[in-house]
Amino acid sequence: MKKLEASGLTTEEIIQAYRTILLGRRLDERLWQLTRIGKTSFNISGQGHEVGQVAMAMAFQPEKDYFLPYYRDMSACLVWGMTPKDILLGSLGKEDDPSSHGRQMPNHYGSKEHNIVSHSSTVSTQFPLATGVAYGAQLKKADYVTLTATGEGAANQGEVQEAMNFAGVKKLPMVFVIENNGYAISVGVDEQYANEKMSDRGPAYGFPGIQVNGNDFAETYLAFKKAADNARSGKGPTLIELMVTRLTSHSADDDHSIYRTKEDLAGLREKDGLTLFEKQLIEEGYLSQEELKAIDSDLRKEIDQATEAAERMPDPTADSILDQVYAD
Ligand SMILES: Cc1ncc(C[n+]2csc(CCOP(=O)(O)OP(=O)(O)O)c2C)c(N)n1
Ligand SMILES: [Mg+2]
Repeated sequence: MKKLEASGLTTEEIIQAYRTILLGRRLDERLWQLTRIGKTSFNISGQGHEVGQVAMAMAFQPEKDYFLPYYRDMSACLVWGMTPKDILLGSLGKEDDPSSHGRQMPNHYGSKEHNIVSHSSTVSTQFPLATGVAYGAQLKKADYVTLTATGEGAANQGEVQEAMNFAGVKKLPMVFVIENNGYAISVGVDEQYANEKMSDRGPAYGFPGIQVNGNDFAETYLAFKKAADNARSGKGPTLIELMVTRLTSHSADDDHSIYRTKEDLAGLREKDGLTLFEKQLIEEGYLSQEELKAIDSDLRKEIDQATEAAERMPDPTADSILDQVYAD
């Protein structure tokens, strides 16, 4: 059997997944361009996380499930319903930005319409919030599942342990994700944690912990499907450690060639999930090289149009600075 077929997804769904993965990559490249020419202030990039994120998000029901992302989760937010224009409005700090009406930093994704809860720049504070959202589902007997994500460095924050402990005690309907890209800014994993796998922490709190290869679409989708099904059917939380690659510097404000070895940097392209997924799609007969190119060209046009449309939108006015910041 073809490996992708084992996901149980249809050919159309797999091709749609590829479109979203490539959209995430091309849109992020646009955000870097806008940052470098001074049109936006900042970018922090999910390049190398896209395959894992799209496979993860597709295992949920975005029309009712809640997502509390972290700053690299743009591709997952695209699956959850945000559009390229929404992302660009946030990056450009426009009044119509659904994440914060231009009040937050770029890459702090949120959308009330799509059940995406915006997060703080203080890393991992979304974990206890997500536990609260999941506890709400249990108290209200509502049928939604809550997904939250952070990085492997930020997963060592105290509140992450508190959130997972409470979720284990109450058997909450939720899935915790640690996107492990091997670095917390310039700090490698050897200096971050002493346990063998971050996923080992799930059993410490009384629920399963699974490590998955985030460059393997089918493996990732199936692991998240099982975790989401377990959460929805009252079996409690799961921790998934998603092994991914950080292809770029930490953010637009640093240069990883200063702290990564030459060998590490030289090997990055071979660990790029996008290239590996394209190879698999061709080998397993889903798409030809020409079809991949045609999708790319469509997406580039879509992003150009979204950029023009977002740039034309109004900036927030100075007299409205406190609107959207405090509740009435
Ligand atoms: C509480 C807190 N400490 C430090 C920072 C600065 N900071 C922002 S991102 C980051 C590294 C996070 O690394 P990791 O969790 O591995 O996520 P990645 O960026 O690799 O996806 C740090 C230290 C912060 N925002 N909040
Ligand atoms: Mg990291």
